[in-house]
Amino acid sequence: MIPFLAAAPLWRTIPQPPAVQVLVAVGGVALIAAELWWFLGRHGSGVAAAEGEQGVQEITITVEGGYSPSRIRAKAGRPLRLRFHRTDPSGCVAQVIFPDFHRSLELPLGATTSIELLPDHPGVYPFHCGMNMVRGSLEVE
Ligand SMILES: [Cu+2]
Repeated sequence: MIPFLAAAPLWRTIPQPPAVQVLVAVGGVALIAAELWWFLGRHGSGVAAAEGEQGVQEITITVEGGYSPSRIRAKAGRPLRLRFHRTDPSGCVAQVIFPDFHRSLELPLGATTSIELLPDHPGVYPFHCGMNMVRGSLEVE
């Protein structure tokens, strides 16, 4: 046994005042909450589809690294036309799927492609790319 090591352990617990312990714990929880809000939270209230001809609601969604806007608000019981304008060359976004409507749509690059849905019931209906990586949602009210 080396006398030096026996006398001075490598780890030494430094007692902290309770106030500091509480502060560090609260700070950590706050950071976790901020991170969850940033990545998973819903920001803003979405963009409402415009009232078009013959009661058809319409909105144009740009597909570039994601859907913009990604949250679309619409009214129930009226046809909704989504116009996807794809400028993103990634094959990932070449298809968009509406699981609740059992519909999908191919999006040729550089073109605007439309799909018409009839959202009968209020609710939140997600849509996503073919691989479920890029996502958006329809909020029907
Ligand atoms: Cu994808």
